[in-house]
Amino acid sequence: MRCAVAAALAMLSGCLDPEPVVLTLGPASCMPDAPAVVAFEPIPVGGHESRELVIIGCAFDHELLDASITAGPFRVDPEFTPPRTLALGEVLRVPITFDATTSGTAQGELVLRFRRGQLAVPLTGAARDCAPTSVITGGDGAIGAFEPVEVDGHESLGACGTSLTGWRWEITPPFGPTVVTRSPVASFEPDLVGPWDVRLEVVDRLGRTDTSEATIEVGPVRRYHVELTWAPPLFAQGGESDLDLHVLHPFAVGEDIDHDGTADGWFDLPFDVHWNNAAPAWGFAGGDDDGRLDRDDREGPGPEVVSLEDCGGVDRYRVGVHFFDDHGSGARVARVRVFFERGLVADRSATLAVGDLWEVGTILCDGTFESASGPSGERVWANVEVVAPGTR
Ligand SMILES: [Ca+2]
Ligand SMILES: [Ca+2]
Ligand SMILES: [Ca+2]
Repeated sequence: MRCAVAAALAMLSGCLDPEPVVLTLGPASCMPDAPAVVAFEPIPVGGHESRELVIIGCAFDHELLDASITAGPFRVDPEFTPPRTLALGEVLRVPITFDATTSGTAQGELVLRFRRGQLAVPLTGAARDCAPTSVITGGDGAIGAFEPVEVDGHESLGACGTSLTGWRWEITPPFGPTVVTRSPVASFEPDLVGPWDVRLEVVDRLGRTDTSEATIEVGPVRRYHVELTWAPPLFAQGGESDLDLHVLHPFAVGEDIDHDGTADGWFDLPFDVHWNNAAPAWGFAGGDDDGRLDRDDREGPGPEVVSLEDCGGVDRYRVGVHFFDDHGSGARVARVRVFFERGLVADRSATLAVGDLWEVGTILCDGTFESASGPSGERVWANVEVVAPGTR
């Protein structure tokens, strides 16, 4: 089918105009030297398709008195107004439209009345009951957080294989706002672990739509994956704010934040992996047992991510969140999710004020998670200053 064959181009520019049917008037009689049929491509019911009949003049001046449809659901463009005179080699274009009102084949006739005679041109058209189809390809296979994803709508088609005029993608993360893009291909970088819903609505030339959906399962970057996100409490104002994820190796000493005579581990260098210590070397040779800050975020809403592939001869890592700066925008609800081998092992939330340091709990190397001990099961230190020298 014309538009289907030219699909790639047509998606950019709309369906291509069909080739005109040429009717050459013979020099002897000044009547056509070959029969001509104007055949329209199959189109959806409700659609309209236009083609041109091109008449090329003969050796004598020739006058077309009238062009009229005598049968069938066809019409001549009302702006085409005979009589028209054709000199040698002159071209006259008769625009004809097929109105696909009902399903099936349509026959018709265009009668051209010249001063020297009359000519009937058969017209044929076909209308189908058909609808556009939205097709999503790509985004297959195991995808880890932060790996680019491309989903493609090029296999979608308008009704009866005609071209499309619009694409609308909705990309919805496991939580958070949906992002909308409008092009045949959508690219994004999933930063949250979990199912990402992808929806594609296509629009064809008749304004008909179809929608398809796909789900892309996004996994952790390494076997242990700790993810921090944050949001304003309900009805609170938005704005920038900077919360920081901390994951502590058991060797962390740090400062005595609560002045109880015991060092608390936070901000230790190199055993607290956080923004000021994003890629420390821990334990055994090689990076698998090194905590790593895969994603830092200074404005919100996250995620910040710390990952590990293996425990390097130790059995646990503490997880905390420090509210570094609220930029005057107030409290935030911090959410920490911990994944082990693609499974969610902890999903905790706490409302924090600037300066709070929330000890969320401990990742054990058997893939389980223990909440920190404290009056509410977890622990929050207030008014914690950054201990390590920072540049922020
Ligand atoms: Ca941060
Ligand atoms: Ca202490
Ligand atoms: Ca190491």
